[in-house]
Amino acid sequence: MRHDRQVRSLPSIIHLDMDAFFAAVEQAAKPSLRGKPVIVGGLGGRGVVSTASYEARRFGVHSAMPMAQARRLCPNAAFLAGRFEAYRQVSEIVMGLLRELSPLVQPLSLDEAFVDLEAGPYGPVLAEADLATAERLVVALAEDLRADIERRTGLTASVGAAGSKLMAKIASEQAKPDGLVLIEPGEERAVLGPMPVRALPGIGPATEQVLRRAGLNTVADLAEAGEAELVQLLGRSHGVGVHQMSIGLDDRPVVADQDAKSVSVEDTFEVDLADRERVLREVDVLAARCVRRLRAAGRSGRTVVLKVRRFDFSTLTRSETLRGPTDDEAVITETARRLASQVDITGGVRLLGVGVSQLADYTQEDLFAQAEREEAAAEQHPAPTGEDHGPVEEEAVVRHWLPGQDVHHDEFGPGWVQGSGVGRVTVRFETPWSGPGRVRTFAVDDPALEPARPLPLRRDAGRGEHGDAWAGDGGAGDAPAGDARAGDGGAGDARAGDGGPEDGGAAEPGE
Ligand code: TTP
Ligand code: MG
Ligand code: MG
Repeated sequence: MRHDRQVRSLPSIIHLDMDAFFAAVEQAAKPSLRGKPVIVGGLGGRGVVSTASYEARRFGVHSAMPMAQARRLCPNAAFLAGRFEAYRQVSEIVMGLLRELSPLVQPLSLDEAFVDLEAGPYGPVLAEADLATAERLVVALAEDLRADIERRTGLTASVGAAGSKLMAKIASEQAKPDGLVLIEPGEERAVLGPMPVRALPGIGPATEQVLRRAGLNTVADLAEAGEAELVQLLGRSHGVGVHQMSIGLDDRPVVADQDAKSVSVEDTFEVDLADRERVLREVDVLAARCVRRLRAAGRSGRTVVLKVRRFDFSTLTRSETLRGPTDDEAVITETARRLASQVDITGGVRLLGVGVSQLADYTQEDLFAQAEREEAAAEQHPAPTGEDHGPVEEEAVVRHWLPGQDVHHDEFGPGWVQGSGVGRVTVRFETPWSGPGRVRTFAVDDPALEPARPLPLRRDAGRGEHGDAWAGDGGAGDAPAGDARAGDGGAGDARAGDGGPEDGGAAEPGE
């Protein structure tokens, strides 16, 4: 390959990130919400915003904001609990398209991944081409990819291309929304220089504080400060890494972790930890980081693992398996703490790690639904275990309908819950491929109304041989990018060209 150890001479790494992902999936699935502010997240008292559509962002709503604040800023938005199963299905389609470009695809979350084009079918051509030709090819591949994603899902993605992961990710941020940016090798320092230090991976709020106190605010400041000063401020390994990034040097490879079996984080300490309380505090921090990763991957896990390396480099792991998969920070932290308090730490601890394995995907019960059901249940009766999915004694169950949830009505067909209260539930009957639909209200226990699985965003995706809407979708073995994918597009799909959240919700008659 024609690249030195530090930076490639070709912009052959791409980073793709879906635009306003959860909210965009909701708009694609629910025609009446297109062009309108949509906010997805925990709707309960302590809920936070997962994401907001770009229409809602104009009101200042953003990820991680308390839901109560979002309601004040944008009271007319549609507030929806998430539908993890739907997001996962879309994610699988997107990741499948990326894998046609290269076997080296590194997903970072449901809506985001790096791809190393040199490792794929276009690698040899890229390696032969002169720089200008290679850049044109990368741009063409990336535009085809974005078009394919839109054709298959109706959603927009932003793509960055560069010679390193660092720069590709920065490029995709610059490309947002619905764009493509290529950063030419050699441009790294010029692009990075004016950015705040937080733009670099590995610089969080704590490191930012340390740097700010030393008068270092921009990436250019870091580059000028030099390695020695950064090592002094941040310690050897972190300081060296940060300095390299600040001058645009990043040789981290794209690593395919197709199906992670566990999620874990660990930390080595400069000075061995000898005090039990201190160890437990570090365990708390690691558990919180581990949970963030777990959630970013849309997973939950059943086994909590604690790793301890002692002063003499003896390393041991302890694990505890829970009754069911969880991504609850309190549960994971408590379990990790329990494991840590059983370990002999005499002599000191050099490294600690917290991980979660036996990962599960969210299926019927998604994150938010779970949280809300728990909240609702806690208010009413002792927590149900959630173990039975089969029919339960009618009179014992008050059905809880969540805003956004998919349902099916015997007479009116597929729809989604718009709201519920005082014994009634309001459902809008529309599908991803219909026009905006009508609303009807039912009693919450109407036997004709059932929870349903998400519909595919493209009607023809539902015509697989398996009867399972998504079965035929993942590995459509057709030619790689550049192919117009005629067979896949949205034949007969009225929306194929207008995907935009920008076009107002012009009411088309329902089917
Ligand atoms: P992001 O890619 O960070 O955000 P986004 O896709 O909503 O918007 P954009 O990329 O256009 O800026 O996250 C992807 C999804 O992950 C997001 O749609 C919802 C979820 N998420 C959370 O649940 N909580 C969070 O704090 C963040 C940042 C994202
Ligand atoms: Mg995104
Ligand atoms: Mg993302």
